[in-house]
Amino acid sequence: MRLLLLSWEYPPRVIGGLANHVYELSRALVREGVETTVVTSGGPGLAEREEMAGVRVHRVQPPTLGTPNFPVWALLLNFALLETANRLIYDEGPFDLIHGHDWLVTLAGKTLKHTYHVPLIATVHATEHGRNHGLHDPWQHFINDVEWLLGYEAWRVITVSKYMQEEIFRVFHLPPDKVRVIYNGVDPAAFRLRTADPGFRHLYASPDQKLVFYIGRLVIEKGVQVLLDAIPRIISVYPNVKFVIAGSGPMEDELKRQAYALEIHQQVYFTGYVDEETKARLYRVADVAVFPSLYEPFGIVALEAMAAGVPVVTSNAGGLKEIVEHEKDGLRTVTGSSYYLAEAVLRLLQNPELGAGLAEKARQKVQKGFSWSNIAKSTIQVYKEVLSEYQESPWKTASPHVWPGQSTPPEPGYSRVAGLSGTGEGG
Ligand code: NHF
Repeated sequence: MRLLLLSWEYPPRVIGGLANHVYELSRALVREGVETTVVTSGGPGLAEREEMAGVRVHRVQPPTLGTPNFPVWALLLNFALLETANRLIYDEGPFDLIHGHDWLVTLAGKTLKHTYHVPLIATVHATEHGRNHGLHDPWQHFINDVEWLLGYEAWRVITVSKYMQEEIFRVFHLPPDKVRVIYNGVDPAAFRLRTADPGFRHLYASPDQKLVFYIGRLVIEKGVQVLLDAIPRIISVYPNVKFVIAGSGPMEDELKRQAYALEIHQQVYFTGYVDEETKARLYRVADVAVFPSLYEPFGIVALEAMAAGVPVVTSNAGGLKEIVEHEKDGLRTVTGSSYYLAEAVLRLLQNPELGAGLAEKARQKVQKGFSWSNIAKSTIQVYKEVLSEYQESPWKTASPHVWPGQSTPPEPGYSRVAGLSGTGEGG
């Protein structure tokens, strides 16, 4: 099976959990025998094409024209994705399936689907409606419409939690039999660092201080503002603690101003963006990890902390409820409440045995339940369903490929690329 994955981010370019997801999924698919090519956005210093653990990665130049906003930037990115995908198909032959991640690659996915008559599958990681608690301006409406289009064009839609499945039924009215839930996963080995590095920890806190850790994009829906609001109360009861906020995003300056206004800036350290290795080391030295999201389709970061053996405190938002079982393998608190968040963090700071017990249960849970190889197997199951329906479908037989310059469909066995034996029809 030849698969084309379209994603706007892929490591080392990582903006959010989507990059992580596509990275792990693509590697696990290769291990399961799927020939996987990723076409994604490049950037300064990144190879245009490389093979990473058997995954063929093609990076396109991101738009260089000045763009008024992110949606226009994303539209231009789709032309670049198309240019590269078309060239690959021209040079090497067709793909059997196209799998696009989120609205940002919709137009490239849809165009390739209709040009080459190959089924499109979509994974929805988040929605504009969910991120913003509604749609409040024309660009949010535009993104929402593009998301709808992706769901409409896709043969199957995969979502990353039951919560997200409900959300896309509600927002896009997709037929239930079109949607599948496949959870995200984590590679526990990446977070199982055996020894904590005291020198490294010392960069953030003194040996007698506890370290509370957040990592993620600094955007409103991740709720870092709620964590900052909780800190004065935490410190008033348990003063010997440092808070490390890792990640970057549009709210960074506002959050720093909030920390100053709350007079907690001496105890809160904003690291900015951290690479994967620093992230794993930070988990290793943290005493508590906090994810206070207001909206969270899944929450891979919670799995990472659990894999690293750090007790977690999360909100009750979205997919977090499907990952963390309150009082069993972590603590969940009322979404948006700094009071209850402070209470939960304090419980773990004051009672390390409780944290150790929860963390151990959490470690066992992620080890068993969230492996990328199972996720790849479930995804392949969806691919197979789609390919067999495609073989039987009127869409395939009613309008087979018509290559440029041909007025009639090609004969079976025809290949646009000399020397290739494929029919160009997938399967
Ligand atoms: O983990 C990968 C990620 C999720 O909750 C996360 C999100 C975006 O907001 O599926 O996608």
